[in-house]
Amino acid sequence: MDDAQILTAANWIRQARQVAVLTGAGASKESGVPTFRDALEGLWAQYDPAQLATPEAFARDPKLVWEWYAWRRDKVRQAQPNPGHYALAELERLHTNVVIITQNVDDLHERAGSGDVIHLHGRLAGNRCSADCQGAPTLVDLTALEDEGVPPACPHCGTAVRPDVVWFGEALPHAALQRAYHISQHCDLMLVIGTSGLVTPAATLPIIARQSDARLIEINPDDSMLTPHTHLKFSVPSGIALPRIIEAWQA
Ligand code: BV8
Repeated sequence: MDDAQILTAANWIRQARQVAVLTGAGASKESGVPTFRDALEGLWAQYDPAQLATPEAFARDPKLVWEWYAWRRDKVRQAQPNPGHYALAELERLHTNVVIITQNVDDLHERAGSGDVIHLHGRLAGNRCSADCQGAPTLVDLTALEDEGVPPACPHCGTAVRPDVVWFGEALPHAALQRAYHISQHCDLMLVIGTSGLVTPAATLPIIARQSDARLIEINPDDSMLTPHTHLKFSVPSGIALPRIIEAWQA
């Protein structure tokens, strides 16, 4: 990571009217939250997350899927935001116009102080009736439930409660996706952080930004599907690169 690259990134942030940030699981890696492509640890090593994060898996074995999410909720609860999360919160605090669009279902951006976060794939902390019996989404507060079932039953209709996340094959929340498209079309800089770029429609957002003449900066130790579309690449962990870039921008 050379100083010239850092200064370029800092200048691009300085010149940008609207900064969009797209984060993926890599942004939470240094917080100890396993990414989607990492082999899952221990009990879950035998499973493929892309097979578990589906409505079919939940219909087939609701208990297994519920317990996988309970395990992940625990990982997130034990995790702390990392320096990359804090640097993005600082950027939002000091720059006029910054929006974070995340594929992640953890709340580490919020816990680091980010205020305007679009969750494309829902939130691990949220739960809803899997029949959305009171209208979509029928959110359910687990702490208010007496039912200790695994998964618990919806207090309104008795159907199984599910995590309020977007599974493969499910549509993304309309409002969140529309706003993400709008921001990608109108930003003049997009930071693409910690995503393999494999999952759509999230992975189309940097392409849309590029087509709208935005500059693209990627931060990822590896190459991703999006690397060929980016103007500047930091092949280092986001917890290292982001604080350096934000510090240079503030200097
Ligand atoms: C939809 C929530 C349509 C749940 C997630 C073929 C068949 C069937 C479907 C499809 C198909 N082809 C395409 C599709 C569509 C499908 C899809 O994209 N599939 C992929 C697998 C090919 N998409 C969907 O199904 C979406 N819905 O299209 O609906 C529709 C429309 C109308 C009506 C009905 C339907 C829904 C997609 C959302 C799925 N849910 N999460 C949960 O979390 O349990 S996605 C899940 O994957 C996570 O959210 C995560 O974000 C994402 C994985 O992507 P990444 O974030 O990029 O993470 P990954 O591990 O891949 O990469 C990490 C990166 O970080 C790596 O590059 C690594 O190098 C880097 N890294 C590591 N350490 C660091 C780092 N970077 C920086 N710093 C570090 N320290």
